[in-house]
Amino acid sequence: MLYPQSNACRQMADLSGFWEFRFDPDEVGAGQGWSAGFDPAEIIAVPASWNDQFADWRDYIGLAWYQTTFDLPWGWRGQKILVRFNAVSYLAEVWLNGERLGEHEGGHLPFVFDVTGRVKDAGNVLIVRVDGKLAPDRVPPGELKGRPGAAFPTVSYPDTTYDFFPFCGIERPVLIYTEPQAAITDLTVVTEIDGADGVVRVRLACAADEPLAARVTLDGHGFSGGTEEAVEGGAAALTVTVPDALLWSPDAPSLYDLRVELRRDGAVADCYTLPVGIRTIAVEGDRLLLNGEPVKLLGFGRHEDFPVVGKGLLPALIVKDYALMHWMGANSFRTSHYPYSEQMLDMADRLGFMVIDETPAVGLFFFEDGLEKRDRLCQQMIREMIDRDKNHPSVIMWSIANEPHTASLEAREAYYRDFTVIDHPSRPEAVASFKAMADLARDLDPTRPVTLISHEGALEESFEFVDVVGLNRYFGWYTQSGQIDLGLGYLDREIELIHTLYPKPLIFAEFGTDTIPGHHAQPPEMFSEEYQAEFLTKQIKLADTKPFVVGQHIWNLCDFKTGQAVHRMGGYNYKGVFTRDRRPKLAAHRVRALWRGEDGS
Ligand code: GCB
Repeated sequence: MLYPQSNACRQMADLSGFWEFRFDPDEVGAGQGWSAGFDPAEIIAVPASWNDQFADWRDYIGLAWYQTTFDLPWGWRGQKILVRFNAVSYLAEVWLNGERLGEHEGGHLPFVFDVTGRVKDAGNVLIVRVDGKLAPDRVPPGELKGRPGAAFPTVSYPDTTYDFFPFCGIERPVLIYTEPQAAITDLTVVTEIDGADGVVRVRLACAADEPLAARVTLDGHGFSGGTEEAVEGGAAALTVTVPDALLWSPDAPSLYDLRVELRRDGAVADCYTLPVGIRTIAVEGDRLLLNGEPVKLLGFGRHEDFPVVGKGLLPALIVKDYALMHWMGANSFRTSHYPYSEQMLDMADRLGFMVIDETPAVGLFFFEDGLEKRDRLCQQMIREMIDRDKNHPSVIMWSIANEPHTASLEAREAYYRDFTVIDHPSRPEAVASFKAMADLARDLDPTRPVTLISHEGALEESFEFVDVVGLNRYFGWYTQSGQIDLGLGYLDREIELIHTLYPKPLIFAEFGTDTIPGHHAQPPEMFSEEYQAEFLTKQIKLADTKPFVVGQHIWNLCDFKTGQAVHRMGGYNYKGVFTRDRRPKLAAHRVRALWRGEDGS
C-alpha cells in the first residue's frame, strides 16, 4: 500500500481539521438517518481521540458520528479519486453524500475507498460512524470481566485485556487524493548486499491492461542509475545495482531516492517516489545481524499517548520522542502495542532507528468466545501492517502479538514453583493461532525476522515458530517485589532455560518499574526513582553478559494513560523513564550513562 503523495502525476489534500461531531450513547443515529447528515452537538479536532477533548466524555467508549464537508480541489475532476483514513479506532463505517462507502475494523491501520463517480465538485458531505466499543471478539479484546487466564488480575475500568487507555476516534489524518487511471498501485522494495554493491529490487503492481513500461531511477550519495522493463500482467520486476553502496544503519541511515514511473509510449503516465535504505536483516544462530554484522537493540517500548490528543497524531511529539530516545543513546523501539503512524516510521528511516513493528494483537486469550473472529482479525492486521510498512528500512522485525494469555493454569502453577515446564504447557488453540500468524508473516515478507512478545517465559510453546524470542519480565517488581537482586537471579536462570529450549536470539522486550517522579528513597524502595534506576541498570548489565540477549527495550519511554485500577494510580502507568510531559526521571540519566558510555556523552 502506497502513502498518497502530491507529485507531477498525483495530488493529495488533507481533510483533517475541525469536524462536526455527535456522541450517540443511545445508538439512535442509524435509525434517525444521521448517515445522510446530522445536527452536530460539538466540534471536534481530527486527528485526535475524542476522550480528552471534552469535559465529561473521557470514559465513553461507544458510538459517535463525525461529519465534514469539502469541495473537490480545482483540476481534480475526471480523475480517479480516493479517500484514505490513516487510522480510526476502533470500527468505522463511512458514507459520502448519503451513500455508504463501507466499513473497516481495527484501530491502527489505514483503509481506502475509491470515490470516483461519487464525489461532487462542491458540497460533499463525508460522514463517519465510529464504534469504539470493547468486546471479547475484537482485537485487542475487552469486556472479559476478569475471566481467569484471560485478563489482568484485577478488572480495570474501562475493561480491557491490556494496559493502556482504549482511546477512540479518528486518530490519524483523513486524506483525499488522486491517482491516474493507469496507476502504480503497489511497490515492494527489497534490498540485498553483494560484496560492496547494494542490490535494490523493485516489484511494481499497476492497474491497467494496456502496453506500459515501468522505469525506476535511484539517486543519492553520488550514484545515479536506473532501468526499464515492460509491464506484464499488471506487474514488473526491476533491479538496480549500486556499486560501493552506502548502507542504511543506525550510525549512518543513508537513504537513496527511488523514483518509479509508469510510461505509455515514452510519456509518463504515473510516478511515485520513495526513500530506500539498502540493508539486510537476518537471524543466524542466536545472533541478529544487520548488514551481516551482529547488532544489539537498545531502546524502549512506547505508546502513542499525550494529554488532550490521546492517541491522535501529534507531529511535534514524534520529533520530541526521537530527540529523547537519541539523547538516551537508544537505537531502537517497538511499536507497542499496535502499528504506529506512518509519519513515525518515516522518521525512523531518516534518523536511523530500528523498529520492531507490532500488530494490535495485545492481550489475546484462547477461550472460545470469539476465537475464530479474533484469529481472522489478527491475520487481517498482519496483512495490513506488512502491506503498509514493508518498504521501511527501519522496520527490522514483525511482532505478531504482545502478551497473549497462552499457558494453561496448570502449567503456570508448576512453572512458578521452580521453573518446571510440563509437557505442552500452552493451550493448543494458542499454538495453532500463532503458527498460522507466523507462517503468514513469513509468506508475506520472507526478508524480515518474526517475533512474538510473551510473558509466559519457557511456557510459550509458540517461540518454536518465531525467529526471535521476545520476553516481557518484571521479576523484582510484580514478583519478588522490593527485591531486585532476587528477581534478577530468577531471570538469569529463566533466560538460560528459555535459551536451552529455544536457542534463538532473545530480546528483553519489556522490563521496568512504576516510578512516581519526585519520590526518593535510600535504600531504594518500590515506586522511588532510585528503585527504577537500580532495577533498570542492573537488568541492562545482566543483558550485557548474555550474548544471546540481542535487545533491551525498557518499559516505557514515558508514563502513559491507562484505565482505572488499583495497580494504576490516578489512571496512569508510571513506568516511563520520562514523565508523560517528557521530563527525565533519575533512571533516564543512569541508563543514558550506560548506553552512551560512563560519562554520558
Ligand atoms: C506488560 C504489558 C504492558 C504493560 C506492562 C506493565 O507486560 O505488555 O502493556 O503496560 O506489562 O506495566 O504492567
